Amino acid sequence: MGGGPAGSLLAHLLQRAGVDCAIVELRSKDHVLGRVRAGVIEHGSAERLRAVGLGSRMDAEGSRHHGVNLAHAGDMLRIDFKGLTGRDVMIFGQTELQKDLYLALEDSGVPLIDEAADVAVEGIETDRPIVSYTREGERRSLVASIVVGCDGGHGVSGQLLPEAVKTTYERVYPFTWVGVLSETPPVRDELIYANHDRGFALCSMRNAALSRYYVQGDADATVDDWPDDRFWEELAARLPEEVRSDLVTGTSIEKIVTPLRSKVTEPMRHGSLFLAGDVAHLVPPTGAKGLNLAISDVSLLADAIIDRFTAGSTAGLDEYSDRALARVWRAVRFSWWMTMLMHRFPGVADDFDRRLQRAELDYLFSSVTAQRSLAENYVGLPLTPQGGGDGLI
Ligand code: FAS
Ligand code: PHB
Repeated sequence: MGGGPAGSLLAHLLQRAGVDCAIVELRSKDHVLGRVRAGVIEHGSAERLRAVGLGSRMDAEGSRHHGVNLAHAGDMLRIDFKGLTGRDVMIFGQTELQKDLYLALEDSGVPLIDEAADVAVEGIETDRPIVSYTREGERRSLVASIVVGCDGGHGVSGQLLPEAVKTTYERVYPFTWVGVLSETPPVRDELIYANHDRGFALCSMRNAALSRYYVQGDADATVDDWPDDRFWEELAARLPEEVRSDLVTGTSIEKIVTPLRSKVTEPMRHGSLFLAGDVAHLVPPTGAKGLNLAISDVSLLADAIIDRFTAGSTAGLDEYSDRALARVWRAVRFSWWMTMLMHRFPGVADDFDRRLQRAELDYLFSSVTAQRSLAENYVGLPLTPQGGGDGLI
């Protein structure tokens, strides 16, 4: 269920291994392909995409980033991924990855049933679950062995978990991100995360002629509250002087306001239903983890499903939820930590909180150990976290 990055990558992985699958997607293909979302692909995610034939355009049109910058109190600190971890990240828009995924599915003939309304699932406590949906006015159904809920943050598959077995953890942040896409050259060739008294700002990009910027907005902000002039004025005000003077503004070609939440639904499996991606966990985009968690969930789940249908082993399926959640919670922690570090909490944080935040930033700016911790989380932790060691594979 769901033809976003989680569902389409899972189908691609299963198809490559000869496991029959189909995608039931609520929206049209064009709608899915039109969504502008994530931009950062972790080191491990990029390696996994390359290994399954999805890396050539990413490597040709994306850009390899060896660090990011943190701005605070007029100073800038570069976190040197390469020097601290030997790894890097790729900047390649989720929209572009989605295009490659849909092309791969088209080539391999995986049925992508889009514009499927009223999707319902029954029999998840049997080994013959049934997915029903309405398309072009006709009610149809698919009999499966396994159903994977990849229906995203507004999806319904998580609701199929019986209340008696389900636990939901949630933290809602008292602000939003206002995001703009503009056909302007990025202000720097690496990302800048800025903590400022006026609020958080992020300078990112899609390529040398397409910039992606975000500023922290009120919890109830709407796109109408943020005309371009106000957006550029606020963004510039939150950047260090040395950067502000280089900012090239322009007309926004896309503008969104996205709320920020941390949310985890446990377990990520019940009977023949498995959950993967945003439907199981949401993270504030501060740590650039949402898309990457979707990729790691389906990497784990695909191996388990393939083992089940080729070697007859259910061990991977039985371990999936615990193994996926171990990594999910480390990404949830890092995304929460980056969000607490970089944002203003008006009306919530008191003077003590603000001094703590400053102390944390001062420590980060002065400690290579602290910088290495941020770097290893940002470039991506191992697919299945091991205890001890340097935590990297
Ligand atoms: P998705 O939401 O991408 O896909 C779920 C799919 O399921 C959708 O196509 C939906 O139409 C479909 N669906 C919904 N209900 C269904 C049903 N009942 N039956 C069938 N299909 C159904 N992450 C980052 O790392 N960085 C970012 O900057 C960033 N920005 C974001 C901005 C926005 C506005 C949003 C919403 C998310 C953002 N994310 C970001 C997170 C995002 O990239 C997700 O992590 C990623 O899309 C997760 O992929 P999926 O789990 O496939 O969910
Ligand atoms: C983006 O480019 O959209 C982006 C980059 C880093 C983030 C969030 C979003 O943490």
